[in-house]
Amino acid sequence: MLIVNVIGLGLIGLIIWWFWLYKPKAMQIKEAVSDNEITIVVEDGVYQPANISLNENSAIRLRFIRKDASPCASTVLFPDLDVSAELPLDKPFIVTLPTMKKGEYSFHCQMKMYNGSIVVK
Ligand SMILES: [Cu+2]
Repeated sequence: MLIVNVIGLGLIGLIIWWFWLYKPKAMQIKEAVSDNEITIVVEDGVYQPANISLNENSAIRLRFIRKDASPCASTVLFPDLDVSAELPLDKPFIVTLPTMKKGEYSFHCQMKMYNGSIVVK
């Protein structure tokens, strides 16, 4: 009789743990990136995210992940900053930008089909 009760309590405990205490691993993972690194996915004609804001005089690294195989997506240009990069397919590529003054800096692919902007405040 005692054993049955122990098993019963164990089951209740297990149910409580399962429904209230257990959190799937996927929800516990936090992106291990510093504040000044932003990941941008290049896919389906848009940069995600396309609009980035940051504070004046802070350096930023953009981690591009290009998932679009078309040649159109391969180049990213920052005309105001004199920076350009060739993005490999499906591999992260980090573009380090110089510190910027207040203003808006656009970036785009060679044919301007992909468009994004960095707003420095
Ligand atoms: Cu393009």
